[in-house]
This record gives sequence, structure tokens and C-alpha cells, in this order.
Amino acid sequence: MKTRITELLGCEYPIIQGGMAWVAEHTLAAAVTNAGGVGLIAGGNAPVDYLRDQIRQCREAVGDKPFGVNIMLMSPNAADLAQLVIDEGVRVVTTGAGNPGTYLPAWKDAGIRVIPVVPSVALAKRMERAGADAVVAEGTESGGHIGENTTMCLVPQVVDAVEIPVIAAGGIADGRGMAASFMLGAEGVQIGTRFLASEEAQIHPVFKELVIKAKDTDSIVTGRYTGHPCRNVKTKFAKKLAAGERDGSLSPEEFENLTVGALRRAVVEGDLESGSFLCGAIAGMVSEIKPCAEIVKEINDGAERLLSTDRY
Ligand code: TUI
Repeated sequence: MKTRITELLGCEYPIIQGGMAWVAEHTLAAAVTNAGGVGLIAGGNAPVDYLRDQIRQCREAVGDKPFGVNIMLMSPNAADLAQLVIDEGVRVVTTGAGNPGTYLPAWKDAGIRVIPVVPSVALAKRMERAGADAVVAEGTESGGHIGENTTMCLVPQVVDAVEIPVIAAGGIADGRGMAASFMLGAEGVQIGTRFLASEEAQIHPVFKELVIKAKDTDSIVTGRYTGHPCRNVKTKFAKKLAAGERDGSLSPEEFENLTVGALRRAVVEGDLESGSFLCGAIAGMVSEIKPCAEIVKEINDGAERLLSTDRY
């Protein structure tokens, strides 16, 4: 399917991978890009030298094909990483967890395609005015740090509010989700959780197993009272956090202290006692580890079949 997103990014399929902190490293990003989508390396809280090395390794693996970097704007390193993507000639940047307005002019001057992830119509409009090339409208079904509106409600409202192309995110893991997103007016999809259960995802096997075993009700949002709500797998640890938040036995500060480093403990150590396994609400539908090439092709082909006029 050719859309303004495939044209903008120079990819075969309008499928971009979510910029999942600690998860989205060069192996995964390269696999998604080589599958015809757009892989992303997560900047997260990474040091500059680490991210530079990741970018170079990804480029080595994909050649001229498009890949990008996600800049997590709450990172204390965000300004340095924002400069690094310019210095390294990265062609696509997505942003999360904030307003990238201050970096946008420099990125645009460098010829970077800038795609902020937004949880609301208001931010989408602001990003369009600031010169964004597209936006990812991310529903609350997504894993990690989330807004409150659902993909079903947010995507068509953002599509109506802006002229730039919209990529849908949150709750999309197969051709049906992609086709539905296109029916809402999206011209691409961003997919995270499905790629957690990919052969190329360099995450602890415990994490993949949690995703594969998850049922529809196995994700939980914690941390609303800190101002940073996060969707995770409903492990014992996540339930403990949720209970502490609900009954007041954990102050927001105590909650934050328990979650410092918790994503690394989940992804790297598979630590069920104190790790936060961020994942989307669609995990219940993900039941098999597959190579990224198969995942991308199945999602795209499934959507194409559903969207073609002769499917009956
Ligand atoms: O950013 C994400 N997902 C993430 S970031 C992350 S690391 C983290 N961990 C704990 C707390 C905070 C971050 C894990 N998952 N998705 C994109 C996203 N952006 N979701 C919500 C937002 C967002 C929220 C508010 C974007 C802009 C915004 O407005 C800020 C403003 O200044 O208007």
C-alpha cells in the first residue's frame, strides 16, 4: 500500500516500529527496516556514545533503507541525543513523552523527517504548526507512557484536525488492526507490542513469555498519580504498585523510587520481582514468536486483503 507515509519515509510498507526504551536496539530496528517497514532505535535514557554505536550498527545492517531514532523527551540526555541524530545523519526521528518544539527547527534544517508521537488533538495541531512531517496518534491501548484517549477515538479526531499524514498506534498487532486504522483515516501504523515477540527482539526470554501468555485482561496501567501513567504486564510487582497507588500505602515519591531502573530490570534481567514489563493491551492477541519479516508481511498483507474492494 502506497500512502503519504511510504512516500515520506521511502519504505515499502507503512509500518513503523515503536521506539520502545531498552527494547528497540539496532538488531530489532534493522530487522523491521529490512522487512520493508521502518525500524526505530530507542534513545530512551541512553548515553550518547551508546546511541551513536547503535545508529552505526543499524546503518551497517540496512544500507540505504530507512530507519529512525526515537527521542524520549523526558530523558535528561534528550538535548544531546537530539544533536546526535543530526550529527549522524539520521533520516527519521520520532519523539515521545513531551513536546519536541525546541528541537524541531534544527531537525528540519538537517532534512530529518520529524514525527512526534501525540496523545491528543491539541498537541497534534501544535506539532503541525511547528513543522512536523507527520504525527503518530497514540491511543491509551499502547504500552509504556500513555495518554487517556483510545486509538479508536483519537485517530479520526487527529486526522480531521491536521493536514499532515497520521500514523495510528495503540492496540494494533495484525492486519485487522492496520485495516481498521486506515478506515479511521490513518496512512500508517506504529507497532510495538507485536515486535516484543519477534525473534530479533533482544529482550529477556521471560519478557517474551509474558507477552505470549498474556490474556486480554493481563495489562494494567500504573502511576496515574505520579503524572506518568504507564501500561505494563500485570505481574505481581505491577499489582503491588497498583495497590499502593489505590490504597495510598505508597506515596508518589515511593512509587517513583520503586520504578527507577525497573524497565531495565525487566528487559535485561527478566526480573519478575521488581521489573516493569511495559506492553500494550493487545498482548493478549500475540501468541507466537516470529521473525520480523513474517510479522511485517502478515500485517501488511492482511490489511491489504481487508481493504481491497474485491474481498467478498
Ligand atoms: O513516550 C511514549 N511511551 C513511553 S516513553 C517511556 S519511558 C518513560 N517511563 C516512565 C515515565 C515516562 C517515560 C515509556 N513509554 N509514548 C508517546 C507518548 N507521548 N505518550 C504520551 C506522550 C506525551 C505526553 C504528553 C506526549 C506529549 C505530552 O505533552 C507534553 C506537553 O508538553 O504538552
